[in-house]
Amino acid sequence: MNAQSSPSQCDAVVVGAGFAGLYQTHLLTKAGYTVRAIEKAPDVGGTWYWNRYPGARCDIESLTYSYSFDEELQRTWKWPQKYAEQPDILRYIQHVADRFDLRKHFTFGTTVESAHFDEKANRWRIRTSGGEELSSQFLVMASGCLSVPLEPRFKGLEKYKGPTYRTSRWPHEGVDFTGKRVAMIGTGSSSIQATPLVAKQAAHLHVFQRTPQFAIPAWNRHYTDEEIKQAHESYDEIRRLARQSEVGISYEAPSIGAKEADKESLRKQLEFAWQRGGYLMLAAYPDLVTDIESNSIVSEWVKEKIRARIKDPDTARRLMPQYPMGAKRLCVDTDYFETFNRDNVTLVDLRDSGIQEFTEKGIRLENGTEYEFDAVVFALGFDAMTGALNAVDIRGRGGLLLRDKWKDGAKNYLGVSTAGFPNLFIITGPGSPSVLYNMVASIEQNCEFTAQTIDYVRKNGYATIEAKPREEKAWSQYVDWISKQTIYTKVKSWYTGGNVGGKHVAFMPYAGGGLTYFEYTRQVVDNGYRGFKLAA
Ligand code: NA7
Repeated sequence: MNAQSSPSQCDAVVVGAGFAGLYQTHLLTKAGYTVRAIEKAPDVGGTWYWNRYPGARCDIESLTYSYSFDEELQRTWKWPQKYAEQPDILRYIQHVADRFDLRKHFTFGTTVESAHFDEKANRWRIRTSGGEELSSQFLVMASGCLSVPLEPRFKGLEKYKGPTYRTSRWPHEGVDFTGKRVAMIGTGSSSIQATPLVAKQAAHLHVFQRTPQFAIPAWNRHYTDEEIKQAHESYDEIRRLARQSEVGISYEAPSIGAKEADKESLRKQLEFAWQRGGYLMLAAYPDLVTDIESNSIVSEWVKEKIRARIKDPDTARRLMPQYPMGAKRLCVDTDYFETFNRDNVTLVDLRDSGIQEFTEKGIRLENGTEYEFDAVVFALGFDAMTGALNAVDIRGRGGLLLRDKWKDGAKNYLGVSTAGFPNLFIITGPGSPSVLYNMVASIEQNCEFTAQTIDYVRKNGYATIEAKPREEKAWSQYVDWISKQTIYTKVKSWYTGGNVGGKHVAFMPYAGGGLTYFEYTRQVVDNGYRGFKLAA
């Protein structure tokens, strides 16, 4: 069946062909439902389709950052590296699409422009950029947490004559910076991955930094054949251990907090965590996101490690983060700080003087300093968590627009549902562990919950299911309360929406841990969908 010629009446419309959209489509079609899946890109991949900048790779180890739902799939796929790079992750997603024959359900190169709930018919009326009108009982938004890039909005940008690139929309043929004077704007995870590689090519690279970031070495390497063989044989155990953790990744950590540890055991444990590398530095002690004192001990230790990587003391001082480690997404790097030891790399600290404007040839700072560039790279981040949902004209009961409902905060129930929008499911939405958990595992859980719920609704003869306002209020207050017990609310970040001008600022993911969330959703199901209203 070709999606283009498939019916405009279906059981479910799924939006997105990333990890979430593919798995949701697989689950629903396997259960016998008709699905129309819509994807903006010309092919599968989601975030891994778009983010092709040099050095783009996952910050969670590949053996964990992969689907667990199919034994054969996980026992046959060979990840080449500890942290898979974008081409390998994309190859994996394409392989999954082929293996489960999923492309036939998708219409690619097409955007969902609007989705209105028809209260008389109890169906979603969906309009696409291809001019199609679809009618569906369920709508599943699997449109991603980091899929709407922030546009560069600098004064005079239109005057600049050289080429500009965005990390999140990198040319497929790549970019050759050899012999070029390049500007990199932004120092988040994307820039931290791209900077060392761009620096190796460019004649000179200027990195424009507004906020210095924490980054922990990935110590990335190729897996040996023996390691892969062992992983294939012990995948059940790998997944079991991952599922026991609150973040969906297995790791070892002491049971006491950092501030309770004596000097010697603290040093040993932090060295161990540093050598393990990557995002798990944040799990060196169990209280690093909840206890500011413990966080501060570890943050200072990490800063010393960072300082030792940079030769020039003034550059080192400027690269030193000033917030609790992990409050902004912890970055994972390969040679980022060492890159500033190169003669052809200059750090421009925007805290001294901000960008005034772009000129024909480059950038002028507020203090009058001018730079000339042959190319500019923007690594400015995303309108995270709610960006892709608010981009669509989604209207629920009474014509209520989702982005209006959410203008003072993304109220939701369990992250998957929002009151007044019947039969709408959001995969890894605000209010779910999503980006604080191993993303693929959190996607699998949300997709399975959605498929199970759709099945429940259909098999019990209901027409609609929707969150009750009272439970939504309680859940949203709980999510907010938990976030206030953590370091996450201490700084502006994409977690809070503070990186987007005019966006309501509140920490969006559920910070209470995956285990607690999964148990809670299990109980909701076991109690006949407690907190949801079901109607015939
Ligand atoms: P991030 O982590 O949001 O980083 C964006 C960077 O761009 C960050 O350093 C921002 O500084 C900077 N930025 C944004 N706007 C400007 C302007 N106008 N001027 C100067 N600098 C600016 O996005 P990434 O794409 O790097 O990573 C997103 C996630 O993707 C990452 O966490 C991984 O989970 C995968 P700021 O910190 O706001 O001062």
